[in-house]
Amino acid sequence: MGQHFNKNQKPAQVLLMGLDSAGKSTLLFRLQQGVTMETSPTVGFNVGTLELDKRTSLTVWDVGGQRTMRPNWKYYLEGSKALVFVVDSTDRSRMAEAQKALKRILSDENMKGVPLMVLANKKDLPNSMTIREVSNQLELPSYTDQRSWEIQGCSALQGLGLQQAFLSVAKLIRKH
Ligand code: G3D
Repeated sequence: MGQHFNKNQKPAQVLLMGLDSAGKSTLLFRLQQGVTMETSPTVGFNVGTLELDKRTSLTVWDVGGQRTMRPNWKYYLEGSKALVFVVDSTDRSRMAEAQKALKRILSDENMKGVPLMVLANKKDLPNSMTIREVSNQLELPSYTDQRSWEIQGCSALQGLGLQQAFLSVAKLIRKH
């Protein structure tokens, strides 16, 4: 964790956002180490940067509640090439909150036209919502005119669908 780039050679920034408990830390551990580990909801951990490859870095933010007011958000939104938005696809009670958080981020001037990948996480659990349900709850079709977007299911815990998802993110960035 930490800053893996210097000011002269800044890699393409991919933002990983989502409400607390969506599974961002678990996903980050997966990407970092290829294994899952215990996670804790510490704010410090969830604000970090990971180098995915030489050209791409991933910055992680919780976007629940008051946390959206973080002062240096703008800096990260500014240079971002893609947004990966993680949702807990079993948590029906927080879909509306996730929808609002996503809308708020995407309405920022700096996010204009930036491609969006939604990860419907926790697909390993039997009560998870379908891709179509998550897509509708988050009102993704309403973004079609403004940006490229995709939604994929995954299990950060089991590491399922992650490689596919980030390959798709890379494609979205290239197309953009
Ligand atoms: P956050 O970083 O977005 O806040 P975490 O979320 O990564 O801390 O995950 C919150 C809880 O969801 C954790 O459980 C974690 O193990 C679990 N979780 C994350 N991804 C998955 C997944 O794909 N499948 C399942 N079944 N669980 C997942 P605890 O019990 O530690 O709170």
